[in-house]
Amino acid sequence: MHLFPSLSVLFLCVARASLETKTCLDAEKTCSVVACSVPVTNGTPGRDGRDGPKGEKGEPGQGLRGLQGPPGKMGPPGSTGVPGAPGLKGQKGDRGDNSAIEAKLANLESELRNLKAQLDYTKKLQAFSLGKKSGQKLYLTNGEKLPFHKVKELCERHQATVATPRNANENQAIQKVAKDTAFLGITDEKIEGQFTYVTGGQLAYSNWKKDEPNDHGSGEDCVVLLQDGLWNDISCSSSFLAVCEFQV
Ligand code: MFB
Ligand code: CA
Ligand code: CA
Repeated sequence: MHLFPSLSVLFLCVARASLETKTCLDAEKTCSVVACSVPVTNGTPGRDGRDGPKGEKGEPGQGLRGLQGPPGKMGPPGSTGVPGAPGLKGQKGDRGDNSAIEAKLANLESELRNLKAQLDYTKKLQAFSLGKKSGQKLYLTNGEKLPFHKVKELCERHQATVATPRNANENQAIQKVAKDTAFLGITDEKIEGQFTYVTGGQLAYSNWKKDEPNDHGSGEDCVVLLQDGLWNDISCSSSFLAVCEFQV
């Protein structure tokens, strides 16, 4: 008796028996090598099956990180940064050559001295021609009749002030130059009834006409020298002769 029927029948029987126990009895009927009462030990593993479908991505591994890859390629230039802090103060520079400027300055100063001397000489000549001595005041008129504040501006434009007598002699000198009613450099514009010089300070001398000053009508805050040499307070907006006072 062959111990082993054909191998193919053997494998076939074993394969069938291993499927389920209840079929084992069926197999025993058709196959003489199958003993259903004793569990059959596993056979040798079969060949690997084909790869299954790709699985879901797994959780990051807990193992060692991989080695750092090589540096990436250079990125685009960044935007301009904010201005940096001011730099340290530089060292003091060498002293400049001021010789040309100093020479020009000396020349200008010399010219200025000459011009001042010429001006003083001209003033003295004019004063002499008008019979005035040095150190005295010079009173001049251009014959214009203007409101008080225009007279004040005219005199100031000529580095002079409105004629202002500080004593009887000066009052007479202005009277001789004016030969007509002329404004004086005196007002009570700031405080009614308190007459002061336009160049500052309280009156040191006056020559009011009888019953003057009277602030007549809508107000009189300026002063005129009448042809007789007396004073009258008058409206500043009226027009009278401009006489300016120059320091000789
Ligand atoms: C007044 C005088 C006033 C005017 C007015 C016409 O004298 O104080 O300043 O001149 O006359 C009466
Ligand atoms: Ca007045
Ligand atoms: Ca008056």
